[in-house]
Amino acid sequence: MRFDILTLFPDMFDAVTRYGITRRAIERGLAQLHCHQLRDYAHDAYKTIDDRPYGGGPGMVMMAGPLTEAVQDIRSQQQSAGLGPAPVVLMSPSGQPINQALVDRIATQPCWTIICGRYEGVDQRFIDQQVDELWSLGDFVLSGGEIAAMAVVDAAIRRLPGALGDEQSAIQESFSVQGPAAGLLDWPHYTRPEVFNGAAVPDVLLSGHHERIADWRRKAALEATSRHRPDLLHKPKSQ
Ligand code: 9WO
Repeated sequence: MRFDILTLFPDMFDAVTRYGITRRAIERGLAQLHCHQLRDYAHDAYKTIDDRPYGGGPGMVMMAGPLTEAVQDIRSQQQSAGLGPAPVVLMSPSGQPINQALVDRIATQPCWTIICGRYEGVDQRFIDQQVDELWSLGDFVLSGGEIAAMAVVDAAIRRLPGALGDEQSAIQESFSVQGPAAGLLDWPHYTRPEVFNGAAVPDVLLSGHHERIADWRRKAALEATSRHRPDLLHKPKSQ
């Protein structure tokens, strides 16, 4: 799958391309990240992409012109690669909250264009004319859309077949009824030593009884969910 990212800070995406599971998936050709510098689409020698807000107030607003020309250029690059038309997404706290179901929908599409805003916001006419979806990480404001975009790109790439090592994907599959996707929080994990600061690992995990271990984990996941996210127990699975 392919992501085209429009941003003033393309180097931030090194955090995805240079580390861990996402790096390996990209090296294996499972995913492609194409980062585009919005300033390349500025109209003037100063590379201006923002201007003062109509109606007054603090801060600057990203202009519709450079954003639109960038999106059009990205569309034509995708078409040359035999892809598209890819949906255009803006990362915004006003958007649809991202959950695992949305991540899985993202991972099953071949191509997405993601717009990362900065400053006070983006000219509404660009959103109205060019943006198909708004996605939110949650009810808080960031300094820009980049970190939110990296979070969804990471979450989607690790859902691609072959992105996780054999070992990890086997683990993931055997517990596919578990995890936040199934509506439960994770169970507690322990590793060596058996006693740390006076606290022992629960006996059942040392017992070798796989069925009892599975029972304990189910119960512990339910308890964790009840304590920290009771809303998940009373809610139908959301899309
Ligand atoms: C900011 C904002 C504040 C209150 C209500 C709606 C809002 N929309 C935006 C917005 O789209 N801002 C642009 C992107 C420009 C300023 C920085 N941006 C941003 C995106 N800040 N925070 C996000 C974000 C994205 C996804 N999930 C959480 C926060």
